[in-house]
Formats: sequence, structure tokens, C-alpha cells
Amino acid sequence: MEIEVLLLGSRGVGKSCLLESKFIQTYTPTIGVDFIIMRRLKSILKVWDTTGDSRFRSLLEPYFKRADVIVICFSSRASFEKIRDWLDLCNRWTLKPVPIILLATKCDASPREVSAQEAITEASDLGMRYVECSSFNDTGRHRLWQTIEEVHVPPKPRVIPKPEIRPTWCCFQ
Ligand SMILES: Nc1nc2c(ncn2[C@@H]2O[C@H](COP(=O)(O)OP(=O)(O)O)[C@@H](O)[C@H]2O)c(=O)[nH]1
Ligand SMILES: [Mg+2]
Repeated sequence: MEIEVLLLGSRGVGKSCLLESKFIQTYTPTIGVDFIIMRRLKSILKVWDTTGDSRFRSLLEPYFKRADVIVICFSSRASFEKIRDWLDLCNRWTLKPVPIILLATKCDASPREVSAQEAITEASDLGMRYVECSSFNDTGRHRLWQTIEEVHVPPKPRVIPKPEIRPTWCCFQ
């Protein structure tokens, strides 16, 4: 099963770090869109890691159209307040109902700018699953990949109609 995943969220929330095997301290902004393939036991996750820079927003439209699952990431209060803007884009640009996960990143931070309780309430108000993680201490990422597999709705197999079989007997035999 192949799942196309679109990672969204403001600049610097930690989207690209999620996809690294080792934590990277220095910040290298993503230009446009990066792509990564993750082979898992049950699935192949094809992850589009996008820039949070609003100057490149229109560039992202085709990736919404092909996404099977969308992950909206936040860490700071400012990025939390952008969640509904990302949702508006999902409503505008997706072509089918796409499950959306709200991901709280950098959960190692103390104190957190947005409490887990507030984020869980927001996710439930907006009809999203909620996951939290930290790339710094490597927690929650496995849960995220699992949740993506759980919420993904596999496409219905196309049913090819059987050709009508007419009897070929002959009445003289
Ligand atoms: N403390 C902490 N810092 C993180 C975490 N994930 C990413 N960062 C830092 O946040 C900055 C931005 O990360 P990046 O993944 O490039 O953000 P992106 O713009 O959303 O792709 C980098 O300096 C990372 O080291 C995390 O889980 N905990
Ligand atoms: Mg990035």
C-alpha cells in the first residue's frame, strides 16, 4: 500500500527534522518541496516535505491534489494559530476527502507554548487526529507513521464489469 503524505506547517516547526534519522540542530530552510520515501512493513510512505514560507504557497497546490493524508505541524503559539489557514488551503485545494492529522512537534520543549490539552481540544473541534512528537529525543515519530496508516482510506478497487456471456449452444445438436 502506497500512501502520499503532505507535511504542512509554518517555517521552523520541525517538519524536515521529522524525516531525519539523526537530530539536526542547525536550521536549513526547505526550498519549495522535498520528497522522501519510507518503506515500512505495511506501507510505503511517500512524504512531501514542504516549505512553510508563504511566498511559495501557490507552488504547493499540486501536492494537495495528490495527497492521501495531510499532516499539519505546529510547535509555537504563532504556528498553532496558523492551523486554520492550512485547513482552508486543504479545503480549497484537495480533490477528495483527505484525513488530516494535527502534529505537535518539539514536545521536548519546556514549558510548551501550547499545552497538550489545548491542542487536543483544537484537533477534536476540527475533526483531526492528534499526535505529538519530538525529533530531539526521538519520541512519537513511530506513532505518527502508524496513525498515517490508520487514517488512510485505501482507494476502492475498480470493478471491471464482466462481459456478458451468451450461450453458444446450437439447437440442432
Ligand atoms: N528542541 C527541538 N528542536 C527541534 C525539533 N525538531 C526540529 N527542531 C529544530 O527546529 C529547527 C527547524 O527545524 P526544521 O525541521 O528544519 O523545520 P521546518 O522548517 O519545519 O522543516 C531546527 O533548528 C531544528 O534543530 C524538536 O523536536 N525539538
Ligand atoms: Mg523544512
